[in-house]
Amino acid sequence: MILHQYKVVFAGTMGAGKSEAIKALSSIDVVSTEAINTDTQSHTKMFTTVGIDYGELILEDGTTVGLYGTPGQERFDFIWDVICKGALGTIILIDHSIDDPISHLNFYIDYFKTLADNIIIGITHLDIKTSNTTAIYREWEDSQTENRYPLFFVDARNKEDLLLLIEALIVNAEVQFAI
Ligand SMILES: Nc1nc2c(ncn2[C@@H]2O[C@H](COP(=O)(O)OP(=O)(O)OP(=O)(O)O)[C@@H](O)[C@H]2O)c(=O)[nH]1
Ligand SMILES: [Mg+2]
Repeated sequence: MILHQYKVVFAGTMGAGKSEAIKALSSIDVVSTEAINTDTQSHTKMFTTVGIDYGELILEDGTTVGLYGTPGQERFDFIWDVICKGALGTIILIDHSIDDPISHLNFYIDYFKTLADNIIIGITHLDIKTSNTTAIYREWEDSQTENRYPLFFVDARNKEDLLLLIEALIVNAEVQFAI
């Protein structure tokens, strides 16, 4: 058996569930850098990530996956560049219940595709009441001409949903880079 060590980055909107996803997946105690949220205009939640979250997931075949969480706030984008070095790819989480999730999705895709072009999208908070419909994602997918990034509807508190994103990212890397 060959043991691998993969690095997976979680990015996306403030409050989308990046820190929660790492907590749900990690088999070690998560190192988190959450601080009191002073940017209540962007999100009303109490805590927000201001550095790097780190956890580790061990897959059934023994593969170790390092899980790296980025801060959602754009003022920390210098950390995004640092975290993505040597990553297998990025999982972009978007909170469906925010105002105009598609413009946020475009923003994160445009930024992170320049760092690593292996991207999987997870749309979260589908259980929250909002006027946004899920049809906007099908329309968005249809409008993509260059690269078609796989998109899933997930709950960042649900380990099975998250494992689907990790698997998709690994399979994509296998296809793209023949790892
Ligand atoms: N209702 C609902 N809550 C969710 C879902 N996914 C995550 N959450 C919750 O959303 C809240 C915010 O999640 P965090 O993990 O702190 O978000 P984050 O992406 O790390 O946010 P920043 O670090 O501020 O960028 C937590 O209370 C999660 O439990 C979902 O699909 N539905
Ligand atoms: Mg966080």
